[in-house]
Amino acid sequence: MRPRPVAMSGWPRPEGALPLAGSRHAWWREMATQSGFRAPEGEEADLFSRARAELCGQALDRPLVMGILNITPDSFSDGGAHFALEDAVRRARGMSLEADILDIGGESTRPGAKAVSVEAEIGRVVPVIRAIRGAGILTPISIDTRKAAVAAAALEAGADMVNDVTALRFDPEMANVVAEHGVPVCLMHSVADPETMQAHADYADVVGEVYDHLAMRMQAAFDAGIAREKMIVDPGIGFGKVLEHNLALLNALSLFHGLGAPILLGASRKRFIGTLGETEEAADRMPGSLAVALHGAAQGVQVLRVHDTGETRQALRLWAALAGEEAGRDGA
Ligand code: HH2
Repeated sequence: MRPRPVAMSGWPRPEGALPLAGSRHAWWREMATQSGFRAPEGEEADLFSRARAELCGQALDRPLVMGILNITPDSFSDGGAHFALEDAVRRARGMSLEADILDIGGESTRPGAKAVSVEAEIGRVVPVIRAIRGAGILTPISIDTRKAAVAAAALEAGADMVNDVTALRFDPEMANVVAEHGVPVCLMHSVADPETMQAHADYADVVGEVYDHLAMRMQAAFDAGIAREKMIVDPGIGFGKVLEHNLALLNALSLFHGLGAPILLGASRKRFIGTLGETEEAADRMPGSLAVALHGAAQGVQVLRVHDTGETRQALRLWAALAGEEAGRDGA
């Protein structure tokens, strides 16, 4: 087990409590190691505490809600729901009241999903982004794509950042598009491609391997001209991972702050929530998804990618109030 901060929230805070990666609510004081607990050493205190750069003009001292808007016929949870332009814009308008960022995707990456051509993907996402901006909705937009041409078209249509589930591995041009536009990019851990990834769910040490992969992808992005302050990292829940891998990664989230970048967590309605929550239908997994979102918040995760934006926002408001200074006042 690699040393990681022990994430805490709530009051009172002991002397020496440090913010966890710039969080207002999550804090830490000691590192958990293989053999027990110890005080931070060397650079650790600064690395795991300092505030992360803003994302799309928004401070990251509280978790941002990223609302999922899939313009696909086959996404595992909301496939087909927003395929028509007017449905997509209506959902975007509703989400813009509840979410800090809208994540728009035109290709399902669920396990076993079939790839979509560049032209078809552009044809799905660009009209929606244009219509959202045309309707005066100003919420930052993230384009969820593996393809450089789709990212470029989406950025030109009004998107603000790129979310690449292959961490710039799928399309050799993707890093250049991100670098040239100077936009933030989410680098997510995944193995192989969606069609075959579950056959590759094989790790000796899933947490260490995902961490090292993300560190390498950050270096590759940097070498391609992308500034480190523009990078966001994501352990890729469910991408080439089975239940035990997802749980190990969720348990180790605070370690990933060691990469020095904001963390994005995408667990909403995923299969492991159905397995543990004993719900077959993806649409019935909101309560379990909230539990995971709050766990992420308590681990200092900066961006929560979710389907249920209003419910997540409400849960986070309560969590922040209960973990905040006001809740610590007992009149003494
Ligand atoms: N998960 C999905 C898609 N994109 N991006 C990031 N950064 N992190 C994730 O965990 C992630 C993601 C898959 O979920 P969804 O978009 O709901 O479904 P589908 O791929 O079937 O469209």
